[in-house]
Amino acid sequence: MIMSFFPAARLGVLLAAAMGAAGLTWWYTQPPALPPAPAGMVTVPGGPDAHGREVAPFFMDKSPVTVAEFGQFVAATGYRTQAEAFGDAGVLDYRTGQWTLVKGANYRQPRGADQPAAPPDHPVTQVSWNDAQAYCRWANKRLPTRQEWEHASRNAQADYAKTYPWGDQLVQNGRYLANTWQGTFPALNTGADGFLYTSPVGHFGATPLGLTDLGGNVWQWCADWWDEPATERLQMGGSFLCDPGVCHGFKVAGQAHATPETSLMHVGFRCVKDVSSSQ
Ligand SMILES: [Ca+2]
Repeated sequence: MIMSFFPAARLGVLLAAAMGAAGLTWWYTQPPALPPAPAGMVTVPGGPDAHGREVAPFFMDKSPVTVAEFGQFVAATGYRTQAEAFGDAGVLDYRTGQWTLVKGANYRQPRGADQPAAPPDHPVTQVSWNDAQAYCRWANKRLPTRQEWEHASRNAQADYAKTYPWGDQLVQNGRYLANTWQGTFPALNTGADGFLYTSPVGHFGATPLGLTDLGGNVWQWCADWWDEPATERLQMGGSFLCDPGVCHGFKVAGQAHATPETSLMHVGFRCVKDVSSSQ
């Protein structure tokens, strides 16, 4: 009895050990489950980027920061934007095709004091890199890096080969998939996509990851410097002023740049957040 018991017990121990080792191996090879994204944000999985460098997972605002959201920041803090301090900001005059500094242009009235107020559900514009930085800090977030923006644009796929974050088409079944420029820049903007200027965030749909306005609508400030020595900050995503024949900035990894105090009527931002900082 005893002799026959021990081999069986030893077999059980061996089986348990084998199963334990297998379980341990599984545990080591599986990435830890990510916490749910905070409200209004989307989880961007980590992994290798298109250049073979590792990206940590992060949370990204689903959409660019809206006029209403920026207004909440101003109401809570009394913050004054750089455009308001300067008393003017950059506006493209569609009649002349020229960029001009327009007095009274700011995030409330992006094309000037005598022009319409910015709708609350549109992306905030006429905010400088410094303004964007201040908002993200207030929200306990930060501006995305170039690597993070590109990774999100590629839907966290290192081998993503499509032209745009949402796919290969700009127009599908007669429906535009982003707010860009139709006509010939800068002489004629037909507004065939429904908008001559900004559009409500999310109007044109979301990428497979669930992010909106990653291409078109407004350029968005990133954390990185554009150049060396550092004088200008990076923007990504393209805008409603991008005519694909002139500026195809709403493609994956499309880039622009400006000095950090610059405010323009087609530049906004969104924030990101470390996964670890939210736990
Ligand atoms: Ca448009």
